[in-house]
Amino acid sequence: MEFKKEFLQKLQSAKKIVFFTGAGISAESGISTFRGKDGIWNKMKPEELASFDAFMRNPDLVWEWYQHRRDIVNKAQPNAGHTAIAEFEKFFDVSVVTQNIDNLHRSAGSKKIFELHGNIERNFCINCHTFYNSLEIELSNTVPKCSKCGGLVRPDVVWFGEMLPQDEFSEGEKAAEWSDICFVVGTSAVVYPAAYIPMSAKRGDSYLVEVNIEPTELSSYADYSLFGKAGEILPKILEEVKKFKS
Ligand code: BV8
Ligand code: ZN
Repeated sequence: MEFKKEFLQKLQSAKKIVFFTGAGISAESGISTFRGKDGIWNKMKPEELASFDAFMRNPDLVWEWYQHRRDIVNKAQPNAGHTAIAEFEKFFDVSVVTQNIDNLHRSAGSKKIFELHGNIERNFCINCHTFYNSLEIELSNTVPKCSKCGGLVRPDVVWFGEMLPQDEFSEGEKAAEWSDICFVVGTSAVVYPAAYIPMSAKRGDSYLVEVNIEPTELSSYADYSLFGKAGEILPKILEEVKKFKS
C-alpha cells in the first residue's frame, strides 16, 4: 500500500497522536456497526432502544438488548486495528477517544482511553446511583433490581438526550486539539457532540486522517482519506512508522 508523501512526513514529525474511533473498528471483531451496511439501526430506530424514555417504557426489552450485546462483546477479541493502535504507543504519545462501549481498546493494551459513551461492563441504579459491574449483578434477560433500594439497574452508557461524561469529553477534546495527527477510524461521525472531536483537532491544526470502508460526513473535511478495513490499513501505517523509528 502506497501512502501519500505529505502523510508520511507528518507521521515522521508527529509527537502526539489521537485515534477517534467508532463502531467500525470493532466490526472485524464480530460486533455489528449501527449505521451503514449491516448496521443494526437499519432495522430499528436508536431512540426506540437507546434512550431513557425507551428504558422506562419497557425496561426488560432494553435490558435484554444490552444483555445480548454484552454476550457478543464478552466473546469478542481485539482485532489487528485495535492492536496496531496500542502498539503506536511505543512510538508516540497516544490518546484514544472512543464512542465504543466494548472495552476492546483496553483489552488490546491501549493506556490513555477516553470513553465518550460509557462502558457496557458498568451498570448503575437509576434511583440511588449505586454502581455495579457486570459480575456483581445477576445477568439475566430481565432488568436487575438494586440490592440497596430496589431501583432499576441500567447500563452505564450514554443514551440519546443524555449528557456525555464531562471529563472524558473535555480531555478528549483537548487531546484532539493538541494532537499532531488525528486518525478518525470506523465512525460515520454523525452522532454529536462526539463528532465535534475531529473538529477540535482541525481547530488545533492537527492533520486529519480518515480510515473507513466508505466515504462519510467527514471525508470532505479530512486532509487524507484511506478507504479500506481498519484491521488492514492501521497495521500498514504502523509498518511505515517502524521503518523510520527503528
Ligand atoms: C445529547 C451508546 C444533550 C450506547 C450511543 C448537536 C449537538 C449535540 C447533540 C446533538 C446535535 N445534533 C443532534 C444531537 C442529538 C443526538 C445526536 O447526535 N443525534 C444524531 C443521530 C442526529 N445526540 C445526543 O442525544 C447526545 N446527547 O445531545 O445530550 C443534552 C444537553 C444538555 C443536557 C442534557 C442533554 C448523546 C448521544 C449518545 C448516543 N449513544 N450509543 C449504545 O451503544 O447502546 S450512539 C451510537 O452512535 C453508538 O453507540 C456510537 O457510540 C455512536 C456513533 O456511531 P459510530 O460509532 O460512528 O458507528 P456507525 O455504525 O454509525 O458507523 C460505523 C462506521 O464504520 C461506518 O462509517 C462504516 O462505514 C465504518 N466501518 C464498518 N466496518 C469498518 C468500518 N470502517 C473501517 N473498518 C471496518 N472494518
Ligand atoms: Zn439503588
